[in-house]
Amino acid sequence: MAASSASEGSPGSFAAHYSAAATAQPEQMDAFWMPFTANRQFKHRPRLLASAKGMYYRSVDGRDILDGTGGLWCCNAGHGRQRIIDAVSQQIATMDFAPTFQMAHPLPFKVAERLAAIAPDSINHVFFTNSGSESVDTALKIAIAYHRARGDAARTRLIGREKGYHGVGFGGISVGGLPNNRKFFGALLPGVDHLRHTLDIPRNAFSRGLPAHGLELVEDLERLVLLHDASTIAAVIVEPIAGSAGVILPPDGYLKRLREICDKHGILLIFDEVITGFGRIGNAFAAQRFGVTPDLMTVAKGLSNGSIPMGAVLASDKVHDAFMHGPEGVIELFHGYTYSGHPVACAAALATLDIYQEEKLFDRAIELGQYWEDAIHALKGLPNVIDIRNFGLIGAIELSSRPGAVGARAYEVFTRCFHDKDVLIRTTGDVIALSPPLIIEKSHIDQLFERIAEAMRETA
Ligand code: PXG
Repeated sequence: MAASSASEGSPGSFAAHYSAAATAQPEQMDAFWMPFTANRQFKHRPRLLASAKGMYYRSVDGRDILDGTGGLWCCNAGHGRQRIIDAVSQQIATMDFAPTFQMAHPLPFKVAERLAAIAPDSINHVFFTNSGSESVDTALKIAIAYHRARGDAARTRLIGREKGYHGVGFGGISVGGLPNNRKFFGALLPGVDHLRHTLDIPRNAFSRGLPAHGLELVEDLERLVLLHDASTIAAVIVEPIAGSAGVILPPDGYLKRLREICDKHGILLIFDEVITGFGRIGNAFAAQRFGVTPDLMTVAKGLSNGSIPMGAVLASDKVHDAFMHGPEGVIELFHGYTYSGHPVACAAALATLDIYQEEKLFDRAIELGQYWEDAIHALKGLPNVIDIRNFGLIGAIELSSRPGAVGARAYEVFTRCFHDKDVLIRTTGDVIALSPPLIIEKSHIDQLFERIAEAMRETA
């Protein structure tokens, strides 16, 4: 590829080179191997976004697209927030990068303090990463190293859950439970087992909020303890609400009981809050909304409002303090990323956390929860709908699958929504998943479901 000569002195060509508004031509699309995308199908009829503000994207052909997905569960404060733009612009002009290995700069200390302040009481320490996947692999490593630091080195086993999604690192796909994310990639990590998932449509279809049936599934952990012995198990990792699998809610009481069983057997509990964090279901984290405090929490996405890649692992005093002994000159945890605590990401996070606080966005999912619930459940009875699930500002509409073509029906609703109804939804299998920015207003909720309903009616 020839180097482009976007000249710093010429604003016209600068915009043309660097802006998303410059439309990619189909013949230029081959080089970008797109993630989690049917590349050939996409490139035949692309869906390209050019700009974003508030609740809307603008497509390259100039349509305002209502964002029902917060980008990809990340833009909780809505798009194009001036405070984040300013913080990021100033920081990158002041100091573009600084190392955090045996060096530092003030910003990650500030962000960590802010996160500790909004996390559950016993969670006061923060390790920075750049994504949810890195957060998950970091948390799993911390869990194993924690037991070893305490002289309990046989505790290496990790327990995940069927249908769980914990990103795409080898740790994350090993504890994860989505077959397509696992089966192509070899033997994965050894010493991993899984709880059963909690999706039970026959018993729980159209539940509003948490489902009533399925609490007994948590006793799977006792079964795995009997099989492996607690002395070999380091940690259990679950999403408080599973997102990527199509929104699977914990049965009432499930997470509390999971905490009790972990405590009984000295097993660490990790909540993967990559999508449930930062107000998605009300309160800062699902931990608080459900009144269950894990030992470790993984976050990303909403931490920087999606603006600059950033993730973190939040650790309890108990976990952190177990590492802080021995000679002072010894590195306590041999782990980290070049970009851990990146100054520009930190600036984005600080501005984001300020917006969340000033606009009280962690209250939104509770204030709007009932309206959201009523609006989504009004879609019951539309063609092919077999279940509707909701909690906080998360929603899912599950469609029956066409014979031999899982996902085809929802994909058609998705493309119809984008091209004809000017609304962005997300689908996984035949589930339509919704997670709008928390700045959403009732009028947007009405619009969102009206347009989705139209697209569903037009889809056989
Ligand atoms: N854990 C959870 C619970 C997630 O939802 C990750 C880890 C990985 O994060 P990164 O930043 O490495 O992608 C995620 C990511 C979807 C969807 O539509 C969800 C995610 C990513 C892409 C799509 O459900 N979650």
